[in-house]
Amino acid sequence: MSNAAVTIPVGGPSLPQERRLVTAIPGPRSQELLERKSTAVAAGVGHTAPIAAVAAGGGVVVDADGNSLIDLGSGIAVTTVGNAHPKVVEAVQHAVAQFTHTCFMVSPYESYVAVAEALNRLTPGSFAKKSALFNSGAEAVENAVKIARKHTGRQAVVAFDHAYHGRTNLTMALTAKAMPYKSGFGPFAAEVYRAPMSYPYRDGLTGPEAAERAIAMIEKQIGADNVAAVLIEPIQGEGGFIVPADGFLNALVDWCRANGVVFIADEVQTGFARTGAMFACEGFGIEPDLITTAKGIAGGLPLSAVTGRAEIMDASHSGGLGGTYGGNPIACAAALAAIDVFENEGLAARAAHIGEILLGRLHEMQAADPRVGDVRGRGAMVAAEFVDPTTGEPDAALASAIAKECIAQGVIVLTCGTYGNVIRFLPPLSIDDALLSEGLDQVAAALAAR
Ligand code: PLZ
Repeated sequence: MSNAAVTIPVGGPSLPQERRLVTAIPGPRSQELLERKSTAVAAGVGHTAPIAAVAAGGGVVVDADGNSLIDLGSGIAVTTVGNAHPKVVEAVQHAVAQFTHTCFMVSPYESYVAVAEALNRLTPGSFAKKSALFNSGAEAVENAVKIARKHTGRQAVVAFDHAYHGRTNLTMALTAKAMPYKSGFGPFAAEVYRAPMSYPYRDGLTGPEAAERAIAMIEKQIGADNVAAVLIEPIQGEGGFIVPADGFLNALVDWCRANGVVFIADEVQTGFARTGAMFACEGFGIEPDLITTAKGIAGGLPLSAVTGRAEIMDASHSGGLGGTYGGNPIACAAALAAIDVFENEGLAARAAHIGEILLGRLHEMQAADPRVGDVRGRGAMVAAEFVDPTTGEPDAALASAIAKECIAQGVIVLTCGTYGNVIRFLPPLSIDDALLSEGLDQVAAALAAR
């Protein structure tokens, strides 16, 4: 380590809420860690911001050199309640001192059941529901597919263009984009089919027209009788924050109901107040049969879930679902604390307010600069798509240059999109308005400078 003393602050909302650069990014201590990383950690595990994080909270991430970066990414939509939220920290500290693990399948405990009860109550749909808990988003998606197959006795699963569902073998098959997620990692799981998505900015179709196109493909190329599940992110995340046209999801749900197909909403990224409602499905007026959740659910601890109609969730024989760590007691305690914050601290309204700021500023940039082709999103899940103004072709180089410049200036932003030309904004809901605006000033400056 370098010699100059840097005091490592305690994380959480008491961190000074400021953008503060005391070195270039990366500073010497961060560089030192990144060198160790490149020696010790497999090359396939990349990183966006070249820093060594030591503390985070409110709307900032602090690095080992004492830089304080504005966080517009929430660790990919995870720290929605805020990093090291005091209620989450307290719940975790209490739980970890009680017991660290029993395996829920060996000796059940209350916090797992309480998380299931909360999910059954909070997810859309007034029908009887049940839940099962896992560790990662990909694991939840895998299990939703298992459950849908067991319930229907059918095998085919429909996923969509631009979809992202994870990095395990089945979820790689479900994910659309080859680089970096799939290339060289096959063969992929069978009985996965890809249907065209509704992408209003690029296809110009209404929701019903886009649904008709997808349904025609499903009926002609797979056959309704063979389809176990239609799996979709209500707003696509990694694929580019694509908000489907109104009526698209509703028509798909109707078709699923008419054909005995399980409709699975993957709300791993959109869930838990992110879009201005507890779940994005609510904003579209749909009730999925099964819903997968993860990310925001537990304030940063690894936890995921499948929740849905009790009769579908109960399709599996006893012992058919589970895993050593699924519903770990510390993660469950964190989830109960985070869910308390979501419900009782007005986070959906906070996300809607953040969305107004984001959309307002990005629309201003769009009006002034034709390279901002589209601005879209709901709540605190908003993105700008960059294009060549004359051809409309995606401009990934511009998105990437802006994101890099923002990070150099102390603002963490993430890119996404099948074409890599989208910058997405997913701030923690604990960020204050001034810091959010300052972050967006840096985005505007980086755009203007190119
Ligand atoms: N479903 C909708 O967004 C995870 C992935 C980042 P895990 N998205 C971030 C990366 O490069 O790995 C995600 C998602 C949706 C499923 C997943 C998978 O969740 O917890 O990463 O497995």
